[in-house]
Amino acid sequence: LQIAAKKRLRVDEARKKVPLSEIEKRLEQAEAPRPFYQALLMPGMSVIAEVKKASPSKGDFGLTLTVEELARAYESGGARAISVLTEEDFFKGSATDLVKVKSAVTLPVLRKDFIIDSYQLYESRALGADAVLLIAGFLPEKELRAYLQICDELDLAAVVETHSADEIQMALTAGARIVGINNRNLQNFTTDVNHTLQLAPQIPDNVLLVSESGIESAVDVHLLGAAGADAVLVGETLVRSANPTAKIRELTG
Ligand code: IGP
Repeated sequence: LQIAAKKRLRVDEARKKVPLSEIEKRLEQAEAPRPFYQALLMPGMSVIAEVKKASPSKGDFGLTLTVEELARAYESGGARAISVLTEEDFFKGSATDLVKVKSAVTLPVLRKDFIIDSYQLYESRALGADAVLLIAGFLPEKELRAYLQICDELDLAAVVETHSADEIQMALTAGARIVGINNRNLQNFTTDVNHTLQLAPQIPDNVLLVSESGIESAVDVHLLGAAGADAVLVGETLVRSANPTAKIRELTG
């Protein structure tokens, strides 16, 4: 999965439909981003609710709501930020979904994609993303550091996703201020929130911790909060729920 995504994007220069110089021009007129980091800093557990139409392991989730309706339901439930999958091939997302969600809610919006080219950072900001996901396993430390610097210049928040103690160290060395620990084992796609509980002590107090994937219950959220997580990133549990608004309230108690 990772290699396929990497290869595809590396060769697909045609994706850069709009030249960088044009994007930079557009950014001069762009509105200031909504405060993503500050949203996670608020007291109590923050929920980052994900708009996810499909996944490589589970296939199509058969959403009955539009992405706008889903995002509004999340906002009503007290989510503090919305994550939108824009990756097309594995997650059936799109850049349009991000634009739609951004205009449907007042919350900050995170763009979830395989970011492996600095071009995508400028593009994200131009689309209206307030934050991006950077996957530590995809990027050499030097590149990660450079991307975090570009994010700073663009006023774009960055969640650096990790899977192991080594990746956490790399993320911290590169200057990450928000670290995600993904509970999903990418070899077999199973999830276990204990993964965050085990690795959480590696995250210093001045760095925000987001636990990602496989979060299903108020008990999960409580355990993660006790372990020091500032936020949980929840997709499947919410998109599968008959009432996503109530589900978010239930998760956070
Ligand atoms: C959400 P879940 O198990 O609640 O649907 O997981 C989110 O963590 C997951 O979608 C995710 C992801 C990613 C998707 C985490 N990291 C990287 C695509 C790319």
